[in-house]
Amino acid sequence: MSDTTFLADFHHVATFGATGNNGVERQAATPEDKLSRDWFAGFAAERGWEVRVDGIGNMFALIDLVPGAPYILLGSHLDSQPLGGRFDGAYGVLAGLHAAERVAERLAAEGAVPEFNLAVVNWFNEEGGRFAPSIMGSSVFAGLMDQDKMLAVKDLAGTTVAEALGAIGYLGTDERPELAGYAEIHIEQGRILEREGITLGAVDYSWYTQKLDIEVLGEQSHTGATAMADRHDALVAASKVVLLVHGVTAKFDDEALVSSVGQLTLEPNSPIVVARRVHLVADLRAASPQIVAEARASLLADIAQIAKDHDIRINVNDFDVRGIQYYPEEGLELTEKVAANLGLGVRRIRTMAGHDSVAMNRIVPTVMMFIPSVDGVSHCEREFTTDEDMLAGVRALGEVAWEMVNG
Ligand code: HGY
Ligand code: MN
Ligand code: MN
Ligand code: MN
Repeated sequence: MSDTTFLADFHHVATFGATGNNGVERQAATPEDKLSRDWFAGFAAERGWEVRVDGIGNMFALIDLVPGAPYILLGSHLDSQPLGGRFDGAYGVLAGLHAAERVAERLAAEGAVPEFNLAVVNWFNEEGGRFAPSIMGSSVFAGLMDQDKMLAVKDLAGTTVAEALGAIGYLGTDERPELAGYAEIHIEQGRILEREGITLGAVDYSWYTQKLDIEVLGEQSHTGATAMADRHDALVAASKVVLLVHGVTAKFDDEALVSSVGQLTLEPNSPIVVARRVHLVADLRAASPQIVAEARASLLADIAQIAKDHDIRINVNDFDVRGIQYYPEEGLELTEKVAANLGLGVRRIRTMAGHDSVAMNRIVPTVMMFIPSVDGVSHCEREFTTDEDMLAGVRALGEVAWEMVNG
């Protein structure tokens, strides 16, 4: 398993759902996602690794080294955001496959018998762009979300998760592997490592995050014939809500809170009809639950005032709430030891992005690592990480996996 084969595989997977500008459009359970899943299964089959697909579409490649022992699981997600980046998630899955192969080859060469087996995962629907909430497959695996409820979740076209997975042949029934640990490597999606010239991030905690599901209910009317005083325009009120969600961050110092409305749907969305209904999702992330609670209280008060001023109804519901996750000290020290052995710069770093590791950290000892993102951009076609940093990350993951699988 060489660096060149890793790069060849990475660039090949980036062709599945490739967009014109170096991005990928590979949303969960789409035909493009199927292409990457088929590739994942083929990679495993070529090496004689067992492939399993569970009841929420999570894919596992199992490398049996010790009969009956639990597995050290490596991996991430192959699904992307709409017009997303080709590194987010996919890098971690490919690094997992290649790191696992290098560990298996080294064990065979040394005739060593490890304490645990090894597996690689492609989690279903980490991104949550098509089916909300995000981090879905790993959260069902970890027992944090109900599988039947998630299978019934619909996308904007009304297709359920179960229908979509069935349509691409990945609604499985296989038994989930028993785990002894989890390790994930991912692009940072921020600027810290790049700015400090450091290759590896040892993720020590992930921020508190939650979303607000907001429904603005006005009244449909004619944009020509209806007097302005008689209009109950849901879009005017919703526009004020969008600006509120953005503006509330100014109440907190140095970006202790970040928030945006990323998704908005409008009904009936006709040029000469005053909007009846607007549905929008606000994403709130903060260094502490207290900050989110404060921001949420302020938003709810201001939203109530907007509803009154415009004589319309606005419903707000919390969802996709994720508590802060602190990663175990031994995993951080392992990453720092591996970085030293490989001569790589390393620092501890927090994540404001969600990852499958926030689910796994609730059930098994978890190691989460970052490599740099150029310009700190992600969830866009401009997302980029250098080959050199990707290869360093594969080596680091291989060393971490070696330590974990040998107990
Ligand atoms: O939630 C997240 O930040 C991830 O990109 N799904
Ligand atoms: Mn990701
Ligand atoms: Mn993402
Ligand atoms: Mn008319």
